[in-house]
Amino acid sequence: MGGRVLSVCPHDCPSACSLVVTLDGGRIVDVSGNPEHPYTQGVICGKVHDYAERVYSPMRVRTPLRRIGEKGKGQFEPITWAAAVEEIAHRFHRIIAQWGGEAILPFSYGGTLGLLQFYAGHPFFHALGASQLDRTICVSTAYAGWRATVGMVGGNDSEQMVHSDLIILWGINAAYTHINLMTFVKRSREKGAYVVAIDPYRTPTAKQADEHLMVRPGTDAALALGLMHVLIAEGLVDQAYVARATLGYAELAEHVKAYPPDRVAQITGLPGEQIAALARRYGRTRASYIRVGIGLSRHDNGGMTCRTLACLPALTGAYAHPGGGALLSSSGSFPLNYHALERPDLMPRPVPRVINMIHLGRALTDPTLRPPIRALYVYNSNPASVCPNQGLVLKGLEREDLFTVVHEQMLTDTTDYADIVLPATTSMEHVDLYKSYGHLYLQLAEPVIRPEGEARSNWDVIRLLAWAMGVKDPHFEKSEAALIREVLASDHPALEGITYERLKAEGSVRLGVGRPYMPFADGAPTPSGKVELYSERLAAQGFPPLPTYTPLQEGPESAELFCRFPLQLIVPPNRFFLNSSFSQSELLRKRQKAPVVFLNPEDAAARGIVGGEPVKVWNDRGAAQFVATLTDDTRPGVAVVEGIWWRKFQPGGRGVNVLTSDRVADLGGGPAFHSNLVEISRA
Ligand SMILES: Nc1nc2c(c(=O)[nH]1)N[C@H]1C(S)=C(S)[C@@H](COP(=O)(O)OP(=O)(O)OC[C@H]3O[C@@H](n4cnc5c(=O)[nH]c(N)nc54)[C@H](O)[C@@H]3O)O[C@H]1N2
Ligand SMILES: Nc1nc2c(c(=O)[nH]1)N[C@H]1C(S)=C(S)[C@@H](COP(=O)(O)OP(=O)(O)OC[C@H]3O[C@@H](n4cnc5c(=O)[nH]c(N)nc54)[C@H](O)[C@@H]3O)O[C@H]1N2
Ligand SMILES: [Mo]
Repeated sequence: MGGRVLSVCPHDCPSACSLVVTLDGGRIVDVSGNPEHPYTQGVICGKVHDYAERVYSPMRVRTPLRRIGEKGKGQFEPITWAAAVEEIAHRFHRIIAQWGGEAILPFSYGGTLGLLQFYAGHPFFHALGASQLDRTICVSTAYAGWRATVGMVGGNDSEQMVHSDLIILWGINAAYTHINLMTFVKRSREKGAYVVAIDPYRTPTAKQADEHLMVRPGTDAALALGLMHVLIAEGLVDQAYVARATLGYAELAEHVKAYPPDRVAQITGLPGEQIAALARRYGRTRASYIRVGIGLSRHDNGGMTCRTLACLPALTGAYAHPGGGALLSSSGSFPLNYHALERPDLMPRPVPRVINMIHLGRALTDPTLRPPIRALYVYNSNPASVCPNQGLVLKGLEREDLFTVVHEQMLTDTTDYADIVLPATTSMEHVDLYKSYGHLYLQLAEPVIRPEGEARSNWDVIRLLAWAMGVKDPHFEKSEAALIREVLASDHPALEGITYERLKAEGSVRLGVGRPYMPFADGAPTPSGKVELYSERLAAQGFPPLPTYTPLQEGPESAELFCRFPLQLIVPPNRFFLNSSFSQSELLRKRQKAPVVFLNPEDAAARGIVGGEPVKVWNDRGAAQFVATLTDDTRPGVAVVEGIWWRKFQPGGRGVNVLTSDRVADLGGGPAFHSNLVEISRA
């Protein structure tokens, strides 16, 4: 194989880039962005540009492995696929016989967003009667909040931003986490658009904006209510849109009287004039586009915050303007046949219990859990690094009576605890179908190289295991092409004419949703058919029916805790890793330099901390070591740790998630990764 071929970036990122892969002698020599793709436009991130380094990494798992050392040490001997599959089937059978299917827990998330590989395990573990995993770690809270207002996980197309006069990047560090969005932001700004970033620290995205609001963490709902207060008080509301497309305006107008800018200033730490000025600017601009990141949802009050933000474009009518509106994620705009992938019908009745993935540590260590978890099957995820409350997760993974299988591309923090490690293919070595949570294109990528070593795809391995365990359903005999055809056959008009053959020929096809795409121009798919400023559904679940600001459970208002741990810590992504993926790369670790904590010079001085020296960051959950970087890019009282370094590359062997809590946020069961109180001292 030689020449240039198309592929798709599989990583958990809204860009879902179209890639051009250059091959020489059957090996990848270069990866670049596809210049022909309307969203990628030839731009990709540094991580994926060096993808050959990942595919051929010395950290890759190339054969099945069996543990020969202590759990956590990562010492293995190679074994054959036949031996590995036989051992897994044997252990699973024994566990099911003694404890029942629920004693097995599959654990997976976003290693690849390719739909076949993402959902590969669902039908198999359903058929075994295994515990169900609630996959909440990323978007559940944000999506639950967004849906409460507009009924679906979607919004105006980001490509339309080129027609915007005002862009608000709210809790999204797109310069790191979604660089292709910045292509449209920059183009719009060149045409005169005013760009605002709202983030607790001055991110690279904030540095490219015209204005930055350095909001206190977890107070965005108050900020949005303050904006609404001014919009309504000063008559900047689009009454025609409100009348035709919303529900509950009168109640909302009464409710936001309690949020004048001076009160909101005290809550958010922003000047009242800045709040009022932004409200006026927003109120006078119909072509105003709000791009909401998932970041601000990772708080105790994050669901309600996302719900509140989704109300703003309904007050100004921006949802109905081609350059206006808002977007949190485009995921719900893809009307695929997910049933064919998930196969919930294969579950026994009554259906097995559900375990929230952010409670992995609790589930593995809870002595009262019946049946206990006796087997853990991990794929597409690195829970030892990415889960909150790392201390408890590692304690669970250390259990001698837990049989752990990890299907992985790399020798991660989690494989260190495995009894059996299975080698996984990369997206360059298997076929898959990709949607996106940032744009509206469906893409297909076929393998461009042969699998490294003995690597197999998730779909292949699950079929092997199903066969070995005698799980007989026609699902496990389907070819990948047959499954992709089924997934596309949902009979939804947005998928009309999008076939497997067409995707094979064109690589990428835009959903048939029209342009401009304004799903809430005249209402929204909520129970009332309107954008719900007032939500009966939330009220019925015991939540406030109107958008509401509630202080953080773990924040400055937590008096006792705040005395001992007076710094708020947020833990957003860094530039060169993707969650914990790419931490294996020596090249990218060098670019990322070290696990670092950003600290305001005032906070550092109060603790005698000098920039560049190692510091200990701790709270009641644990402690980890970072290098202090002193900067007024963050405000006094707020510390920032970007990215997830594998614990084995972090001095002291503990990563950032030893500090984060497994507390569940207000809606959707997701984590409050950014609601942490800590103290910092010289190491
Ligand atoms: N380079 C890189 N890219 C990535 C990832 C990565 O790890 N590295 N991760 C990928 C994944 S899985 C996801 S889900 C997306 C996430 O990408 P985004 O949607 O951008 O969300 P986050 O990066 O979690 O957070 C974005 C910003 O929210 C800010 N933030 C935290 N708390 C608050 C708050 O209370 N209010 C406000 N206004 N802002 C707050 C953080 O400081 C951060 O700058 O990115 C994807 N892309
Ligand atoms: N402190 C802190 N913690 C966080 C976050 C944060 O911002 N800060 N972000 C959170 C978010 S948004 C998310 S989405 C989660 C992400 O958590 P995870 O989904 O666990 O993400 P990754 O760390 O990227 O780990 C994915 C693993 O899957 C493997 N993999 C990739 N492709 C395949 C495949 O085809 N088959 C198999 N078997 N394996 C594959 C990769 O090698 C990698 O080790 O982390 C969360 N944790
Ligand atoms: Mo995520």
